[in-house]
This record gives sequence, structure tokens and C-alpha cells, in this order.
Amino acid sequence: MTVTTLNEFIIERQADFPYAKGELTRLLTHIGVAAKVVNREVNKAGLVDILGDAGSDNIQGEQQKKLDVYADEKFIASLKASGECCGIASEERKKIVSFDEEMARNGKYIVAIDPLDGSSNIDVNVSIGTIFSIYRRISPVGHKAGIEDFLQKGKEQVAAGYIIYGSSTMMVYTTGRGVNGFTLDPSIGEFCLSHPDILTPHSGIIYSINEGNYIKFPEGVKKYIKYCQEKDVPTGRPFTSRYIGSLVADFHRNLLKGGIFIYPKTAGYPTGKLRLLYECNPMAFVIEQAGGRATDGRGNRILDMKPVELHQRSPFFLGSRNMVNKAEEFMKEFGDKEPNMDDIK
Ligand code: P6P
Repeated sequence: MTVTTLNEFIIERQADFPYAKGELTRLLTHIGVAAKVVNREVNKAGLVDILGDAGSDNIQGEQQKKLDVYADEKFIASLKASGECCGIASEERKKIVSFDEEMARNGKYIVAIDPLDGSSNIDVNVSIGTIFSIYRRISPVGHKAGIEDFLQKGKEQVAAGYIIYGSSTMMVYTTGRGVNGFTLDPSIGEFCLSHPDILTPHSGIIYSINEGNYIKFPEGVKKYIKYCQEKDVPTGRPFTSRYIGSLVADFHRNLLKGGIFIYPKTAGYPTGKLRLLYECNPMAFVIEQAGGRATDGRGNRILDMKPVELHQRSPFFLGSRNMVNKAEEFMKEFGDKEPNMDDIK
């Protein structure tokens, strides 16, 4: 069986983009390189802790960094080196990073990224991930990237995807022509096409939500959870609750098996917890390309939302289209207003 590496695939698919001169190809390739570098550190995180306390110098004499800070630095360095990216919005940084160097200033793309999402799960060996979202810049080439480049609607994305550092390391992405998954083969150090043309089932039996927040949920969410717990599915079993607390891991499982992920408005997070630019939008692009849906629970498509702030949050309902539709029916019928904390105490 012939193996198709990520780089071969990207170049093959470059033909899909008339007039493409390889810029997006180079950008995606550099994301793949950074993913391999971060993967190496993520995989030995536990070992490093044994070998040296966090905060001490590691064997290269570098100041021991938190892994998400490390991932942030590696992805930013690799994207800058690509010469195709003029600026970055990162979960790790309050403001955008606009590159000064001339080569980078001439880059046609900007990237929004969560370098290591779910990093609190690292020390308990739970899968974590990198999430990325790529846009064409709207500011003039040759100038520094500006905030307006980053406040574009999600439907303007030219590419988006994630890397999941789990039992194997995978990169899953879309450029608007379907979704493809690549598994890292450590023996050759290449991401190899393992999941071509991913489509998510229109229905599933998995619902993913942090039920620890139950009393803080809108009534419509509470009723949907009860529906999942009581509704018999063809197999005669109620739905299955699966929640890892790591978005990339929960999303990836539901993408492949079918399911719904919900992080609604809660009394604690009245605008939702997940960030629009580098969590909701990229995952929404992927799920829609795989045949699913992504909304705010009130029928508003995530990709149509106009961001006004770099790190703004959004309620997030995403997954199999029939399940998102059903959850929205409950939100409509029973209300989507989150209780306020005083009512709960
Ligand atoms: P909670 C991780 O911190 C994260 O940003 C996502 O990866 C994950 O889906 C969510 O938060 C989990 O949040 O409130 O359920 O712990």
C-alpha cells in the first residue's frame, strides 16, 4: 500500500487552488513541522518532570518552560519562518503578534492558534491538542498585520484543523474541500494519510458536556440531557455520555463516531467558555466540511459570527447535524437563558 505523506498530499491538492503559488502549501507544511517538534516534547513531558523539576534548566540548559508556552513559541517561530504568515493571534498572548521582518510582512496569511489546548490534562496523561485557523490577510501586503485581519468571520477561513497528541499523534485539517486525517509515523517522522475524506455520521449516541455544571445550565440544556438519558436508541440503549475535558480529544472522537459536544452559556460563563477565534471557528469549519453543524445553540451558525474581540467566547453546540438540530429544539422550547449565580446559591 503506498503511503501518502502530509507534504505530498498538500502539494497534490494545491492544484485545487487555481493561481495558488504554494504559499498555503508552505504554511501548512510549517504547521506540520511545528507539530512534530511539540509532539516530541509532549510525549516526554512526564519524563522531563522526573528528570528535572519544572522551573529548573533542562538538559539543553534552557529554562524549563510550561509546555503550552513552549508550544506557543515553537508554532510562532515555525509560522514566521514560513514567510507566508504576517501575524498570529494566540491563546497564550493577550495581543496579536505582527511580524516586523520584511519577508513575513509580505506574507498573505494570518493564523489564529491555541498552541496547546487542554494543557491542564498533560500531567494526568490525557490527550491534548493544537488548534489552528488560517485566513487571508485583509490589510495591505508589505505592512504589519492589524487587528482587522483577525476579526474576520469564521466563514472566511481558508484552512483550519488540529493536531491531537494522543495514543497516536494525528493532524486533521480542511481547506474547504473535505476533511483529511494524517497519523504521525514516528519511524519515518512523517504524517501519513490515514483518514481520507472524513465524514461525521448525521446521528450518533454520544453526548459530551460537563454535567458537573448541570445546575448552571439553561433549562433547554437540562431538558436535552434528560432526553439523552431517557431516549431509547435503535439498540435499545440510551445515549452514552463521554467527556474528557480536552476539546480536541472530545471533538476528534465525536467526529469519527458521531456525537454532539456542548459547552453552553452557564451561570459561570454567561457567554460560553470556548474562544471563538481559535477553538470554535476552526472546529466549526472542520465539522461543517465533514457534514455536521456548529452553532451557538440558538440557530446562529458559528462561522457567520462577526468577532469583535480577539479572545471573545461563544456558546458552542457542535457535531452530528441531527443531534445539534434536536438540542436546538430543546433550547427553543425550554429556553436558552442561563440561570444567574444568585438563583443557584
Ligand atoms: P471544563 C480545556 O481547558 C478547555 O479549554 C477545552 O479544551 C475543554 O473542552 C474545556 O476547556 C473544558 O472545560 O469547564 O469542562 O473543564
